[in-house]
Amino acid sequence: MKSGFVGIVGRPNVGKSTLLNTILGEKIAITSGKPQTTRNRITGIYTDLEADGGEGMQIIFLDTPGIHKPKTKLGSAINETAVNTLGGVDVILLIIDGTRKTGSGDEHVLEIVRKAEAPKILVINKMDAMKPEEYLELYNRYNEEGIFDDIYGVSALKGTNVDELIGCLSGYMEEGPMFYPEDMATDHPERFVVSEIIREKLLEYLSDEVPHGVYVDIESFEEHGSLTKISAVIICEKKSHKSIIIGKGGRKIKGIGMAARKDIESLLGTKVFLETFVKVKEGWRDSDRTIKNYGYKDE
Ligand SMILES: Nc1nc2c(ncn2[C@@H]2O[C@H](COP(=O)(O)OP(=O)(O)OP(=O)(O)O)[C@@H](O)[C@H]2O)c(=O)[nH]1
Ligand SMILES: [Mg+2]
Repeated sequence: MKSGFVGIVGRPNVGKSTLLNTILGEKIAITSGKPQTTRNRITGIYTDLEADGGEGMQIIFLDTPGIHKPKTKLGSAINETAVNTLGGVDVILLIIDGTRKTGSGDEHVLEIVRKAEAPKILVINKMDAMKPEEYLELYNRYNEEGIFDDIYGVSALKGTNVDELIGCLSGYMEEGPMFYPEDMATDHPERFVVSEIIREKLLEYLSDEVPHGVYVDIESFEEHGSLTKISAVIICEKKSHKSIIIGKGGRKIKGIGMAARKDIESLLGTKVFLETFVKVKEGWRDSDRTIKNYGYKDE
């Protein structure tokens, strides 16, 4: 058996979580068109028992929050989560968005990655939306840095070249134990995944700062045979945000709840009764205690 840990890092919105989901063939990490979607280290377990002539392989991927210039204590904490991940992995995948102009944010992330010890692979993502000459330019630019052992162009969204990337990673895995059972895709509890699904819908349905200031707390989670009853509290930062989330006549929250329920039902394989409440906790993203309580601070 070969196994190992792979850290997925990069700037926000480059497609890290999309890549993780495509690799696993299952949606375990939420994604959105807005930056700073991922706030925790997300474990994705890829097991291929047929690999290596039947010897088997398990790669544990750690998807991380996008590294950015923090504006809140929550922002600093999630940056730290991403940077800390680099220290404990066997391979680093640095993901960049090939459709975006390279800037100081990319330099910053590159410097962080440069300092890490593990072998590094650059993944130029969003190939589906790039011209060949743009790819070549990026390839040359990053190749000159001399810190990458391999460079791959992929489309995480379409799955292009993702098998080849896995093939490359398998070369870095070493004789080791199977860390998780073969049918396990993530080690996060269902409660966590449910709260993330609700947050994903908030990101999709709301604009500006509102969804970034939201935390979803699952107050109760009861299984009654083929029905799961879930009660979720959506905590937002301001009174004005609360009315935006609820919407006219409760229409917004209803739409969010319906979209979330559909996804939660397919996750759990049961019917779901989802109740949502909205509460205000002024400026929670700048409270050390709260972000720690919410599990966003690495110990
Ligand atoms: N065209 C195109 N879009 C992509 C591709 N991969 C991801 N995206 C889109 O890019 C956006 C961001 O994707 P995410 O996977 O949430 O990005 P992330 O890097 O995890 O972002 P953070 O969690 O905020 O750090 C989404 O709208 C995706 O659909 C790709 O290969 N091609
Ligand atoms: Mg993400």
